[in-house]
Amino acid sequence: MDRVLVQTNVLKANQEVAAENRRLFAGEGTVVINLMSAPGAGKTSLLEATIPALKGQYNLAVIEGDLQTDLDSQRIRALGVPSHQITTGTVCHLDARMVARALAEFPIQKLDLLIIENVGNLICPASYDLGESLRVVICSLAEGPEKPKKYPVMFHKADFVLLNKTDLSPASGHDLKDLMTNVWEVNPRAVVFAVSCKTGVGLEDWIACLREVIASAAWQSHRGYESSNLCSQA
Ligand SMILES: Nc1nc2c(ncn2[C@@H]2O[C@H](COP(=O)(O)OP(=O)(O)OP(=O)(O)O)[C@@H](O)[C@H]2O)c(=O)[nH]1
Ligand SMILES: [Mg+2]
Repeated sequence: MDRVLVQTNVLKANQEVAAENRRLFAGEGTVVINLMSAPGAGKTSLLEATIPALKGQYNLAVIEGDLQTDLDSQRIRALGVPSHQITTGTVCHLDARMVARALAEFPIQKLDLLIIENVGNLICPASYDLGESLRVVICSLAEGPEKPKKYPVMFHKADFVLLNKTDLSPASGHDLKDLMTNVWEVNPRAVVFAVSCKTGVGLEDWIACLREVIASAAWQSHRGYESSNLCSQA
């Protein structure tokens, strides 16, 4: 019982800071994506495939979350885009306070899009609002189609779901349709993109959708909007 109370208080305190972050982002007119997945599903690879297509047109920045190292931030900076690394030590998710602290050192003025790559983990990050406009979840087909059913909270709260590593379907023996069915079973309103960050398949639709999100005023009403108004199911 006490443990439940502590957890409730932690999440309530997080929610208050997330609301402050969200006010700050809205004031700056910045779309903020909370990018989540299991370790290695392809978060940084997606950024590497997406950023070159957007950076000439929009002001972008990335906040990276990892337990140790700034390896992912180095990958983003190599693309010519600013990136700030948060190292969490032993903590398995980012929280709103960590993001607020990062913003003090990493000004976001005049940004069109800020992407926050969360710590690789399909469980805890789902419970911590960072103040984002959109939740994007990547799921690797190579790891099997049952993940949405086993980790439903993460998928249930997602606005967009990218099914990555579709190039590995023949080698892994996993069927993309099974994975898609399981995503929609958990979250029928999720906008789903089947992609391969390695071959580039499916990325055009994802990038076009992001352009629409940035251009649209719809995001300003933050999570009250219907994501299906912005992009149709891929
Ligand atoms: N075959 C294949 N490999 C991919 C694809 N996308 C990413 N990878 C590989 O998967 C590995 C992990 O990719 P990352 O982008 O580092 O994954 P991540 O989710 O950022 O990993 P963490 O930050 O450690 O959680 C790398 O070796 C990538 O080259 C894909 O579409 N197909
Ligand atoms: Mg990464």
